[in-house]
Amino acid sequence: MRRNTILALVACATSAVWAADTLSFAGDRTIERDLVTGLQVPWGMEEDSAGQIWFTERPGRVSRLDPVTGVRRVLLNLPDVYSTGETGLLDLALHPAFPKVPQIFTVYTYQSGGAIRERLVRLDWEAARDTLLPADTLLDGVRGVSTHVGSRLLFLPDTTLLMSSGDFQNQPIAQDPRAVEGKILRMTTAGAPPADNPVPGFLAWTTGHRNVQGLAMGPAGRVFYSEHGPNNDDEFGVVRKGRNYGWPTVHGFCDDVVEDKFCLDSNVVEPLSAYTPTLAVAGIEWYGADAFPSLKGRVLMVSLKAGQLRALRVHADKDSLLSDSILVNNRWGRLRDVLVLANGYIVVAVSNRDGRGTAGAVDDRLILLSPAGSSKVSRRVQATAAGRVLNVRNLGGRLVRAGSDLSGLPASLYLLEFESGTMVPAIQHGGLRKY
Ligand SMILES: [Ca+2]
Ligand SMILES: [Ca+2]
Repeated sequence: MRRNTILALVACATSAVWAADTLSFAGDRTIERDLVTGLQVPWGMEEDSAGQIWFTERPGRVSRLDPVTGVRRVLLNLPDVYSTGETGLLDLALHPAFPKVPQIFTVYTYQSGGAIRERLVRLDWEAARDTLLPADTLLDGVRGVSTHVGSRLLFLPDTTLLMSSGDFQNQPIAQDPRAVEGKILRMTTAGAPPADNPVPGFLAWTTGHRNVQGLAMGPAGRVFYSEHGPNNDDEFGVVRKGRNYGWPTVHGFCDDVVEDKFCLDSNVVEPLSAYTPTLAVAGIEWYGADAFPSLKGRVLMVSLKAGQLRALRVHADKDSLLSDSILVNNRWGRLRDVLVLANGYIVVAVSNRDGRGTAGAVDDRLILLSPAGSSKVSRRVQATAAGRVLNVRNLGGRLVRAGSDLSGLPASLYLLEFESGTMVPAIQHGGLRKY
């Protein structure tokens, strides 16, 4: 295995050491590179139309990262986030028309009278000041404990929003159709139940969940989920409107007498795959891109405990699984989320500082996987000699500032001058930028 520690590009808040490495999965040679290091439990990631990655960290930060330059900007630190166990600031979703509709949705837990509660809020992005402002609360008072608080978000093609909620260790709640816990919920961007929800006036889209941690959109509006089982039967499957997913009576498949009866009586949807021992399955994402040909048409799924990146091939018409491959097996530790960029590159969020992992010096981090030999960025970065950033210069080469700190500079493209003499472009954001 070849390992090159290449260079440091420096962001407003965090210095990012870009270490590149190669691995091979499913026949594709792959370069791995740290996009940003020194994070604290990155939980949810989304790419906007300008190629910027927005992500949350569990203590309460919302950031935006430029995957080309490594420049990361912290846009908001939510003050009332309460983070303990599995709770804190969790998933986020950009409005499908972002940035034309400059809205971001995110879920977090807070303390209320000694109890943990969860809310889903809307943040508005103010482009002129490049800042995020809390704007609305769609759903509040969702009951929580330090574990099982769901929170994965996914927009459907009709611009309604799915949100998973956990059973907060109160298992029967998952079968109560009027309770918002233990469900996948569907709502408008104002937090209202759409008229075509299964039970009019209620948010539940599916019932019988323990703790859904992954939601992803496939072709033709097909929605996939991943879910944590207890000590057995993590699940991956398809989300069907109004259906029951069995918890707490049914674990994984309907495959004993008690489960079979409940499954028949309650129209239960079985998963496509179940995992015992559990992997602690987490973020999932459809891979429809060309950058890794062997992955096209598969669902990517990461896991925490097993530290895996898997690729699952689902039958195009039937709810059955054709293959399930492990691409990466405990190489980086715990993996919380996976994101497929518009160019087909893959980003995974490493979660070794969540209280259940062993954190390395650079953890937590976002890792970019790109096909070997096809990345302009990688080539450019690899051609750059290692070293310290001495100066920030403007595009004309004039010295703007000694050192590497871009914070406070006007929004523009700058050049970072390394001690080797190499110049590498870096962006100070005053807004989103297209490439
Ligand atoms: Ca189930
Ligand atoms: Ca079972």
